[in-house]
Amino acid sequence: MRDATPQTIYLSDYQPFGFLVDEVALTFDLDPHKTRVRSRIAFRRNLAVESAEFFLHGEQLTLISAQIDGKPITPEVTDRGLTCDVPDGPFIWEAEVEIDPKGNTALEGLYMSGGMYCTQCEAEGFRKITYYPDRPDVMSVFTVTINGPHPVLLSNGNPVAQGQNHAEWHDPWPKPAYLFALVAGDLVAHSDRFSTMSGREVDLNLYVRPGDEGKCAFGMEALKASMKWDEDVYGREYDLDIFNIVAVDDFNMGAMENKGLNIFNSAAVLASPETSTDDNFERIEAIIAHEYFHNWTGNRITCRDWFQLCLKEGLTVYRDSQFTSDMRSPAVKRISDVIDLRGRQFAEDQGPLAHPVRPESFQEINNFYTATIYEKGAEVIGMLKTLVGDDAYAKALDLYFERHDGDAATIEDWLKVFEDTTGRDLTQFKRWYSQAGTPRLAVTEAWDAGKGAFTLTLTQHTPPSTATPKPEPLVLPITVGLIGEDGAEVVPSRVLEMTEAKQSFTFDGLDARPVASVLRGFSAPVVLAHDLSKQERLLLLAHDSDPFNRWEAGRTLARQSLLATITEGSAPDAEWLGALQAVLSDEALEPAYRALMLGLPSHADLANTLYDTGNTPDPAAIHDAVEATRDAMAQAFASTLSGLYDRHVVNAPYQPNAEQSGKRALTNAALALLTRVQGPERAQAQYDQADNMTQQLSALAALLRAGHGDKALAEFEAQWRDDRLVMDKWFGLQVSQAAPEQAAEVAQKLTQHTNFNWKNPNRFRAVFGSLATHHAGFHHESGKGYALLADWLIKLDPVNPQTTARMCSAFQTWRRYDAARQEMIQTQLDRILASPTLSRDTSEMLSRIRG
Ligand code: LYS
Repeated sequence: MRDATPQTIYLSDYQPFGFLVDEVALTFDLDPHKTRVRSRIAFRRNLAVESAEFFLHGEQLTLISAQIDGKPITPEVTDRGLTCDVPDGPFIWEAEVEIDPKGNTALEGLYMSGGMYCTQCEAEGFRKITYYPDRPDVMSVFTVTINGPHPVLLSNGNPVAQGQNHAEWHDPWPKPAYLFALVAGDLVAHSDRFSTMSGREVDLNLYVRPGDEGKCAFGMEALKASMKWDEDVYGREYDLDIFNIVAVDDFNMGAMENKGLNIFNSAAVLASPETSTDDNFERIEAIIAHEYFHNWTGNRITCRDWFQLCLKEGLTVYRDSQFTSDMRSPAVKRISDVIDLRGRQFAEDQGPLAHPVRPESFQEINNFYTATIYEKGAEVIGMLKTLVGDDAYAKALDLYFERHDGDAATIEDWLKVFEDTTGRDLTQFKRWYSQAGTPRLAVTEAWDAGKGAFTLTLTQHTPPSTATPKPEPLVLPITVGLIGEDGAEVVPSRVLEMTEAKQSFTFDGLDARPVASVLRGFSAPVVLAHDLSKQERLLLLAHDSDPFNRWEAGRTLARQSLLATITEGSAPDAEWLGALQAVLSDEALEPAYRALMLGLPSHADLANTLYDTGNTPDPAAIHDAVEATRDAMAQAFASTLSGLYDRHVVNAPYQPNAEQSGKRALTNAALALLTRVQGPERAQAQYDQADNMTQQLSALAALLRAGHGDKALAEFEAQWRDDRLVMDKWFGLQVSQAAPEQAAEVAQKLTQHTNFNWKNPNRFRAVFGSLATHHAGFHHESGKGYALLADWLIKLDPVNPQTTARMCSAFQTWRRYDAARQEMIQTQLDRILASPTLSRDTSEMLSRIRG
């Protein structure tokens, strides 16, 4: 039903709940359309709180009966929850409700996927299971009984009784309802064990559908590595006798950290060399780590309210990126994270959806699981660590765990542990949590040859936005090193701490004017404007000891070359190409790093830069410039690339490790370029010989782009028809590799394929996520891309509001484009907004985007 008056929730209105929950017992009698849930909850007044209003959340529930202390009552029920009179002293609330898991296509609460029951409660899904104070600051101990004709019946905590069609679970750790989970079905387990640092034996199980057993080994190894890493690096031990992970095909996001029972999108956990790419393996390892790390940063210490979401997500993303750096290459991980941050978070922070890392209001919290909360939230923690140093960070984290274990905490609590550990005042730093927008950092230089003094003058400015009309200066840790003319480092990295709008820093005692390498490691999430000459950038590209800035120098040269091609039609910069070739040939550099060097700024990145500098981006011109640049790279580097391909192609049995995947990244980047100049033979040969998905898929992509992919595409479909995760790739690749004028038609045609199950979020995203990120295709002047996406969002919204709302962000950059495109997009946005039953999720997103 359309919400007539969407309610806005404000951080400043926070009030604790007037009752405490001592214990919760839930009994589920499972049935596809008529599941009965009985709850028995021990409440007592929270005397620290004045208001004693007894309100329990509940949505889409059929109340069968309710009792207080054994006496039947008739509560006042609305579509949001219920209220009733309650005794002054402690009391027992009992209720029985009926729910319809099979009819639950929104995939929130208890629902069915491929014949199994599963749950997703974060953020506010538990209220679709039973009446409860569904808020993260209400924590309790849960006992769960499940009755149903299924071999596997799971819930949180430790198993206390198992029988035929019956199981009982007890979770001794008090938790909020959003961490509740239940799974039931005909599943098989891949099992292992882990001994914790104190010698506790933990049973580990990864539950999957029969047939998927062969895709579990990697996830299990990643889990054990995560458990070990959290002990070694953060001193955090696991705290139950059992840890279960379940793979589910229909899932709105990546995964969920329910206590002792993580539930994963099968795409985020199932892996095998034949069916998963190297990128899939790395992502799976990171997501398993992320959810596992939540056991401490999220579960043992949770959030007081949903405005504090970054407290658990930003910190946990930060922790999983540390883990990936340790498991793989720190430089490659940092660069990949920054590419992702610029692609998703900067776009969000510079458009109509901009919001602070800790938002101050929302209508639908599901709309705030954003790149800003997660990725910028992690950047803020990285900056904090840079400012206080590694030792103080470790001490502050120890204090955080000691002081707040068992709490529902806030950003204030988090910052206080850093203040108490270091004696620093973090009042100004806290603006990172309250201000939206990406700061711009301008750098100018002055050289005093007489004194040997080199001065950097830094100016920061955050563009105002609706979310933050008057931004104030932030604390910026800016890591800087100085390099001599010969490329040798004359001043090693040091952190400049900027707190004012404008500030100068002088380096003395220099023999000659140095070249400044500013913002090493991308030490703050800002847009940097540093007016280096081309020669200086070439020097950094050849010599910077900081791998991030070395890559960044190449990327900036690439961007400048592309912008000149777009706006002036000039040929790709030969000096940049020459310097890049030298880097590619440097066998001292890891292959994965060189593969990143071969990448170009994305179309969206170029569009944003153009818009930022006062130009209107033309998607077709951007596309043509990128193609021309790729052709020029292919021509200029052909023999180098051919040599790289032959030298690094992996013939050993497939391993998803950093070393092998780096080599494949490099040879596949080389293959993509070589196919442009040498024709399809090499790609066809790689396709025919591939024994792993990384080689197979990149060869298929190269063939498709070269216009020689039809045969391979048909073979691929025949080979993988029955593997839903591989078929997602098949669907996605055809759209992403389509020519701009065909992208919408290809997508549209795929929606008629018998295997296009649009109610499955992975499949929907495979087609429409690929369309939305195909810049020149989505923004094609015909407007076909806009109209097609709008048609399908209108269709999906009543079925799955969360995924619909998320996909609306494809339109968030609409103001960048010309008047004709703006008008076409507005027409589509209005068409979606006019749907008679638009969800709260989608209407909030669209009205924010529309402005
Ligand atoms: N907490 C989950 C994570 O680890 C995501 C939940 C999303 C709920 N809408 O990222």
